[in-house]
Amino acid sequence: RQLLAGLGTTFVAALAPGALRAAPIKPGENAALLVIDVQNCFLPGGSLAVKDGDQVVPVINKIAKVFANVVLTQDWHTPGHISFASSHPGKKPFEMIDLPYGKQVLWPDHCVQGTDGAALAKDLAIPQAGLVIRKGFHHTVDSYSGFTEADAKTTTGLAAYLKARAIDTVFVAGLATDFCVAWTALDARKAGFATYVVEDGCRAIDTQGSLAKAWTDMAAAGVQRIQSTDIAA
Ligand code: VGL
Ligand code: ZN
Repeated sequence: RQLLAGLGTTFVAALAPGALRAAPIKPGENAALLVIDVQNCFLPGGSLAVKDGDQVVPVINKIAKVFANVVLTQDWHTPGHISFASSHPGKKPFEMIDLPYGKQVLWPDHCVQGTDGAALAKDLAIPQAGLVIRKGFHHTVDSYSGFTEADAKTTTGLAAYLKARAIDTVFVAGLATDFCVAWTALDARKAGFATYVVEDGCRAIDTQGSLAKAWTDMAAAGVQRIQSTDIAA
């Protein structure tokens, strides 16, 4: 017994550090990939461009190949939406205001229904995606989350859809890490899903400490932070 214990120690030491890497995660039939808001407005040159936002596209295309279940979300605002700074005289983008449902960051006009800016990135290549959830289409309520609007009560139906299809685990990637990805991941936990955020499949806006806060909140809620290379090809 002592001899074996000694051998074990030597063995582990000899293989370090590679041996300490966790086993790859294999998404099964009960897992879904949620691709958040990979839309022209959030890509370089877009009206609410996320730095290096286009770089998530090849990462997401690659991991999507191992998922039988994929849902895309699409930010889909009315013209003059309440989340636009232009709808509030005297206010500028990235300022905060109080709305009946809580604090709201004001944004440049973006993802207006039916416009080219609201279209999904043309290089996104996920033909098996079974559902596109549009959100933020109520004129006076924003919706960062793919599950629940910013009033914290109006559902998009996504949780019920996933549960009806026996999905218990979600992987989240897309734009932006600190807003729509984080809020979707937090709501996924609230709805009882095991939740992974694929960090290199996301890019952030990072305004007023939002990115650090998002990771802190997600960790506290039990969201697992992984890299695309942690997923078995
Ligand atoms: C988003 C701000 C406003 C996002 C959407 O997709 O993260 N951010 N609307
Ligand atoms: Zn929006």
